[in-house]
Amino acid sequence: MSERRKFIKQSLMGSALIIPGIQSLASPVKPALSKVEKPLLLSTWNHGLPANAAAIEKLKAGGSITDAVEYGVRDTENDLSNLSVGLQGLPDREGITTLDASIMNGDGSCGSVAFVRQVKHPISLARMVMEQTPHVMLAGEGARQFAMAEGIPMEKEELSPKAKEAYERWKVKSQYKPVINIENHDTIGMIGMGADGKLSGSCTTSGLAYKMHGRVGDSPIIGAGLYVDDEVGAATATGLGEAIIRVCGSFLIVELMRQGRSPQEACEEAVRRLISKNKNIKDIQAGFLAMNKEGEVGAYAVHPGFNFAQGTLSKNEMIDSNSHFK
Ligand code: SD4
Repeated sequence: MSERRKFIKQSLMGSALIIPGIQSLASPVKPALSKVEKPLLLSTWNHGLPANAAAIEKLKAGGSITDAVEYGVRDTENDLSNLSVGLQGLPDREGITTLDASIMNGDGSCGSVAFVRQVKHPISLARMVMEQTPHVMLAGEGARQFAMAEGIPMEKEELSPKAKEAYERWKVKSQYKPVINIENHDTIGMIGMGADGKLSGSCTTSGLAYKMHGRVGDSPIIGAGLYVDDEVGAATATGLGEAIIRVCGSFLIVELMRQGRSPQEACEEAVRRLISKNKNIKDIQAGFLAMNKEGEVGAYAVHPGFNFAQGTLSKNEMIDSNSHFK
């Protein structure tokens, strides 16, 4: 193992994002967000705003809620300025960009792709896995071959100029630092409810920058990065995937809502659980976003900085999430 690899492996074990200004544990914020009209779309981070707008356009054109959450996040996958979603995202430590995505409907149907290369719209490939295969998840080369068999053109494996420049800078020290809250542009998770009350969700990412080759995050793991159940509600996650997987974050939130918690209470409880199960919490960011089938909304994060877009037919706006640490 090269010295660089050894160093990264060690750094991975004690992840290293230092978030300034964290002083003390704060008391949990009480539910602040109220019931919203249908259809309703919620998306993580600032790029959620144009993604919601694209999803709403799809609904207005007669698309289903599944079409809306797919086409909404395709907008983010297309955004060349985005360094954490799509093929323009920051690469792994070998300089290769690999993508994770998942999609789920409230009737339990779901599909995902993990560690996939050269596919411009992994969310659409995840939907094909859901609708055209007997499986839930395809990974790596198998996912790429499935895409080719479905006639999806393979993109040239080439870093975007911004990603290349960042990678060259990173290589100087080759330090593994999970930088989350990247300029308020990170993984996009979108959950939506159609006018008929049916729920659907999507999640797509290039994952953590400079991750080990082959690393898969929470985003394509049903129950971790995304979970949707028409009987209860939907949840999605953003942040350090390892921490989110450890507590099955999105599934946990939906189950807490099933037991009677509001989306806000469920997100707060999931953050508390995540904090209790992860060491070095000062270095870990994670945020959850949820809605129940009544159209109530909740969001909560470990640290400040998480925000989300809330879109209806009449309004699409950014909302700052509260966080456990202040
Ligand atoms: C992952 N959850 O792969 C993703 C990373 C991310 O906002 O950027 N989340 O772990």
